[in-house]
Amino acid sequence: MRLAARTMLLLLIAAAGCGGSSTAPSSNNNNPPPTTNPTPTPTNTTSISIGNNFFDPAATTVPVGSKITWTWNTCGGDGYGGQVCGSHSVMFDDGTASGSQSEGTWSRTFAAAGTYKYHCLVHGSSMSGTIVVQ
Ligand SMILES: [Cu+2]
Repeated sequence: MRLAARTMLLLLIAAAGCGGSSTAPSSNNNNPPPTTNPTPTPTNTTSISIGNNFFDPAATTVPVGSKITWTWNTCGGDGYGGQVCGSHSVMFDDGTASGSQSEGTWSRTFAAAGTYKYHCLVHGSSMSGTIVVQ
C-alpha cells in the first residue's frame, strides 16, 4: 500500500508538471517592428547616374539594341557657399569612352549581346560598372 500511495503521488506531480508546460508561449516582444525596406535599385534601367566616385546603378541588364544614357550628377556644395563639380568619365574596356566631364550626359547603344565592363578613367577600377546586354 505504501508503494501504491507513493506511485499515485508521483503521477499527480507528473500530471501537474504537464499542465504547467501546456501554457502557450507569450507573444514575442523581443523582435523590433519590421523596418520598411528601401526601394531596390532597378537592375534593368537604361539611365545611369554618375555620382562622385560611383555609378548608380553599378550594374544593369538590358536587351540587345538598348541605348544607355549616363547623366553626370557630380556637383555639390563645397561647404563654403560655392559649387564644386567632380570630373568623371565612362571608359569601356573595348575603348569606347565619353570624355572626362562634370556635367551633361553621354549615351551608347549596344547592338550586340555581351557583358560590357567600364570604369572611370579618373578614378580607375574603384569606380566601375557593368552593362549586361542579352
Ligand atoms: Cu570618377
